Amino acid sequence: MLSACLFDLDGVLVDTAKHHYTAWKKLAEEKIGVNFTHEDNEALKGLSRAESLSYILSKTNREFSQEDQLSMMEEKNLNYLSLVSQLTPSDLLPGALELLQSLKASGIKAALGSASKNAPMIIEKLGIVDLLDVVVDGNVVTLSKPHPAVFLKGAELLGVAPEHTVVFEDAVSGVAAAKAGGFFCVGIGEPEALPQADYVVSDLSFVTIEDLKSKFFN
Ligand code: B16
Ligand code: MG
Repeated sequence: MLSACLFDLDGVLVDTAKHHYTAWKKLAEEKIGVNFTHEDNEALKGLSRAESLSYILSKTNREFSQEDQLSMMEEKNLNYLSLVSQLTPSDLLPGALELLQSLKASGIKAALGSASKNAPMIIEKLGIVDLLDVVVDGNVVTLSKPHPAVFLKGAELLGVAPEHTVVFEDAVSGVAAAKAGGFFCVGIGEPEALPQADYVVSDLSFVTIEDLKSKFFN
C-alpha cells in the first residue's frame, strides 16, 4: 500500500543548489581564501549549513574561532536569502506541482523532509504550503542525512509506516538516509550517481501515483 510521499526540497522540488553555490563561493573565496567549485557544491548537497562550512574550512590551514565560524554562516545565509527571496512558483522543478496536486486529490499524504533551515520561507515563495501535510526541516531535526531522522520524523508526524512511504531524493546522503529508515527511495538525477536508490528518474514529471502503485506497491 502507498500511504505517503516525503520530498527533499533542494534538487527535488526546486533548484536552490545554484544559490547555495553562489553564496558559498563568495564566502570561500572572499573570506576564507579558498577556491570553491561546482564539484565542491555537489559534495555539499544534503549536508547542513555547519557541515558545509566545515567542508570548506578543511581546504585551508587557517584557524577560525567558533565566533568567526558563526558569523561566516550568518553572512553566507544572508547572501543566500537575498537570492532565494526572488523565488516564485515558476521555479518549481518539472512535475513537482502536478505530483503534489495529484497526491492531494487522491488522499495520499505529502511531507517535506529537508536539511534546510530556510525551508518554510522557500515553500511559501513556491506556493506549495497547502499541498504539504507536514514540514520537517533543519529547524525540527538536527541529525543530518545520511541519518534517517528527518524522514522518520516525517513518517511519524504523518502517522504512516516507512514501508508504505516513498522518499524522493537527489543527494547521495539523502538516498542513504531514506534507505537507512526503511523507505522506498526514488532518486532524482542519474542512475549511476544514485546507486542506492530503488528507482531513478531525471525529474518528477516522470512520476505518477499510478506508476508507483502498479510497479512497487502492489
Ligand atoms: P540551509 P535539502 C539542503 O537542502 C541543501 O541540499 C544543502 O546544500 C544545504 O546546506 C542544507 O539544505 C542546509 O540549508 O543553509 O538553508 O539551512 O536538499 O535537504 O532540501
Ligand atoms: Mg536535496
